Amino acid sequence: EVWQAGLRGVDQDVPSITKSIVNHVQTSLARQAYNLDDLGAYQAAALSVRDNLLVNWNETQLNYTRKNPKRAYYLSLEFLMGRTLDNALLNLGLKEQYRDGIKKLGFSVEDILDKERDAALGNGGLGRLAACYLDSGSSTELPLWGYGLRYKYGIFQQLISPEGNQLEAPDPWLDNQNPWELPRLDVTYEVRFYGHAERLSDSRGVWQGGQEVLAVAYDVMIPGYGTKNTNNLRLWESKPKRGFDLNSFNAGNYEAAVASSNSADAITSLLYVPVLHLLIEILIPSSSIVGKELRLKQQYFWTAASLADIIRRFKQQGKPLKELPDFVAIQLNDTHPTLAIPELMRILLDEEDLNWEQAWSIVTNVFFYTNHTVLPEALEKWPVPLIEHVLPRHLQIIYDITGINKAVAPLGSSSKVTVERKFPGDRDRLARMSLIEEGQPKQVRMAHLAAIGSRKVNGVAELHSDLVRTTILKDFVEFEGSSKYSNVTNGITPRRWLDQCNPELSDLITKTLKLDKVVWLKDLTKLDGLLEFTEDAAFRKEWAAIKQRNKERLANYVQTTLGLTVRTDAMFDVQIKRLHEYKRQTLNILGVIHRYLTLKGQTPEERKKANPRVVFFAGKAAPAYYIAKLTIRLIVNVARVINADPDTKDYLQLYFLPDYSVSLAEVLIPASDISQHISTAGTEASGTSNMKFCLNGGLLLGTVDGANIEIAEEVGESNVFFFGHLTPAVEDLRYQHLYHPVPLEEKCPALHRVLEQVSAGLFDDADIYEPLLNTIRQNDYYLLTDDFDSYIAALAMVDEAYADKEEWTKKSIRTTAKMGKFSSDRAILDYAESFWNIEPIPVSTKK
Ligand code: 26M
Repeated sequence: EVWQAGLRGVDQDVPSITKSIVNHVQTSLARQAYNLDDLGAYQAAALSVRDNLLVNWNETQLNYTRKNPKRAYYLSLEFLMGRTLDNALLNLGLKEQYRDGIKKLGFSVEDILDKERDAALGNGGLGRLAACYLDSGSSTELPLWGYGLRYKYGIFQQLISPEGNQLEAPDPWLDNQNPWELPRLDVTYEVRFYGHAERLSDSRGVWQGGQEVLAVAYDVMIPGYGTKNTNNLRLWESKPKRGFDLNSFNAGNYEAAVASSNSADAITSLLYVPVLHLLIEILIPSSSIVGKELRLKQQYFWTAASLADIIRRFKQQGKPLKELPDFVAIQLNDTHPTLAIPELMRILLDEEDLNWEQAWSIVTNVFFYTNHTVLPEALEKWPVPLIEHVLPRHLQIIYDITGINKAVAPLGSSSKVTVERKFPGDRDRLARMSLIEEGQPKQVRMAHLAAIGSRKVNGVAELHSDLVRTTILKDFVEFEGSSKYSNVTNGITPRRWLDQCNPELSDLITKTLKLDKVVWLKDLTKLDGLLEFTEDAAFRKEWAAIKQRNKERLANYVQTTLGLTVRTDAMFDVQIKRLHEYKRQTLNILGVIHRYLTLKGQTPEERKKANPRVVFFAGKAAPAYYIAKLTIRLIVNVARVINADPDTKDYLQLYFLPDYSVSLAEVLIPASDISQHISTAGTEASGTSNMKFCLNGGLLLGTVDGANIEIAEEVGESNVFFFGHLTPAVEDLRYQHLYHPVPLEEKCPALHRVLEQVSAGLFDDADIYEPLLNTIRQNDYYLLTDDFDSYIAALAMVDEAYADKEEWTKKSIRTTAKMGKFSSDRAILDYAESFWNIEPIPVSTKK
C-alpha cells in the first residue's frame, strides 16, 4: 500500500531485515549470531529498527531547519513511554516484515518484544499523557519537541510481601544498554546553583558564584504513524562540570574530591514520587529538606537547560529576541517547569539587556500552562528561603513580578492595570492572589506564577477547567478576564491503546469499516461507522469472541507470572490507577466485601443466580502514603480469603496484580468488561484510562467526574453506569459531616456491616485496618458513606445488564464507536491551533 512504503520512506524486505539484524549482532553487540538469546535478538532487532528511524528523524529535522516554522516545546518532568520496539514497528509499517525476518533467525517476535524493559519515567496519568502527545505530535506532522530528564532510575518497582505490604525496589532500567537513545555528548549547557545575586538597576541584576553543573543531551526519536515525520524528545543528564575537584584530589582528600561530582550526578538520578514532596509536608512538616532541595534543583536544571537549548536554536536564525513568540511556544506540563518563567526573564533582562516591559511581553507570549489538579494539597509551593538559597536571582525576579506588597504585576502587567487599581482597598484579594503565601516560612505559589506568566491556561476536561476557573484561579479570571482560561480535554493515542494492545479488534474494525487502518487510526471519528453493525449478529459474535480471547490472554499472564488460575467465563471488572484516597479504591474493595458477605448469606441455590465476577486491581502507592499502602494490604488479604472460600469462589475472585506499568495496562485494558473510575465528584481532573477502556469496548462504571462526563456525552448515558453525588453537593456534604454527623449504622447500614467485619478480623489481624476505617468513620472527606448505597445499586445494574450478553455486546460496540473525540490527535491539534499557532510541516516524500 502507498502509505506503507511511500509515505514512510521505509521499504525493507525480509532478507535485508535479517541481514541488518545479524550485522548488528556482530558489529554492535559483538556477539555471535548462532548462540544468541532472546535479549540479544531484541537488542539487535531494536538497533536495526533504529537505523530506519534515524533516516526519518534526520530528514524531519533537516526539513524543519530549512522551512524554519514556529515550533512548540512540551516541557514535562515525566514521560511514561513504556516499550518502544512494537510501537516503532507499527508506526513504520514494518511489523509483518520484522515478524518474518525474526522468525527466519529462529526467534518469535512476541518473545523478543517481551524482553524490552518499560521506560517508566513517570508516575501516572500526567506522564502517560505527555507520551501520547508526543506520538500524536509526530503523527499529525507538527514541529513539536519534548524536553525532560533522563532519570537513571524510573518509578520504583512494586513488590507485594506475603502479608500484603507494598515494598519498593529500584528500577535500574538503563542496566541493559538502551538502543532508543542517542547520546549527544557535544550538546551541553552549564547550569548554575547557589551563589549570590546583586541588583544593578530596577529590573536588571547579576548572578555569580555558586556551583555549576553540566547538562548533557540524550535524544529519543518519536516516529509518527503513517508519516515520515519523526520528532525528538530531548532528555537531560546531569554531570559534574569537571570530573572532580583536583585540589582535593591532589591533597589526598579523595572523598571530598568525588563529593562535588556525586552531588551533580544526583540531580538526574531518580524520578520523584509526588508524595515525597507534597504529602510529606503535611504529615511531617519540614521533613526531608535535602530531598526537597534536590527536587527544586531538578526542576531548575531541566528548565534552564531546555530554555538555553531553545534560545540557542532560535538565535541561529539571527532574528531579534522580540520575535521569540513568533517562533517558539512552550507548554508547561503542570507547574513543575514554572521556573522557566523567571529564568527567561533573567536571560532577557540580565544577559540580553532588554527592559522589563519588553521581557515580560516576550515571556507572557511564549508560555502556556496546563493545570492537572485542583486538589489543594497537590498544588506546588516552594519555601522562599529555599529558593533564595538555591536560586537567589530568581527569587528577586519573582518578587519583582509580584511587585512587593502590591500583589500581581505592577511591573509584570504591560497594561499597568494592577489588582490594586482594579479592586481598590481589597486587601484580602491582594493576599489571596499574591505569588507569596504568608507563613513560616513564606512560600511561592507556583500555580499563580505559571498563570500570570502564561499566554493561556487550561484544564484537562470540561468540568476540571470550570473548577480551575471558579476555584483555584477564580481571582485571576476576575482580574484578567476569562478568555485566557480555557479547556483542552485530554486524549490518548489509538495507535498504542488500540492497534498495538488489541490487534485482533483493530483488524476486525479495519475489515468492517472497509478502510485502510491508517485512515481510521488517524481520524478516529471514523469509528462511528461501526454503529450500523450493532444489529449484525455475526459481527457481534466476532466482537465478543475477541473480548473473550483478550480475557484469556490476561488469565494466561496471571497464570505464568503469579501461578494463579483465573476463570475466564466471568465478568472482568478492573480498577487500575495510582492508589489515592480521592480515587476511592477503598470504595471498590468495600463493595467487594459487601458482595462476599451477601453471597455467604445465601443458600447454594440462591448463589447460582449470581453473575460471576473477577475483580482486578493494580496500582502503586507513594512510598510514604500510609493509608494508600494499607488499602493495598486490605485488597491482598481480602483476595486471599475470598479466593480460598469454596462457598463463593465460583462467583467471586479477586486479584491484586503487582507492579502496574504501561505494559501491564496493555494486557489488562483489552480484557476488561467493565472498569471503575469512581473518584469523589470534582477530584479527578480528567482520567485517561477511562478513555482507553472504552476505546477497547469495555463499559464504564463511574462517578460524574472528569472526562467520564464527556465520555457519557459521546456514548450516551444508557451505555455508561453512573452513580454518586455530583460536584456541587460535595462541599455541603463535607459540612454536614463536620457539623451534623449521623452515626454510620443509621446513615449506611450496609457499609457499617462491612466495616464491622473488617474490624473484627475477618481478613487479617483485627486492628490492622483501623487507621483506614477511621478515615471513613471520622470525617469521611471523600464521601464513601454518602456514595456507598448508590455504588452498590450501580453494581447491581451492571450485573443485570451483563446477564443479557447480546445487549451488552451492543453497548460495547456503541462505546468503541463513539470514542473518536478522545484521540490525542484531536487534543494536540487543539493545542496547536488555539494556543501555539503552529502548523503541520510534512516531510516531503519526494527525493
Ligand atoms: C499525590 C499524593 C498525595 C497528594 C496529592 C497527590 C497528587 C494529586 C494530583 C499529585 C499530583 C496530582 O496531580 C497531577 C496529576 O498527575 N494529575 C493527573 O493528570 C492526568 C493527566 O491530565 C489526569 O488525567 C488525572 O485526572 C490527574 O489526576
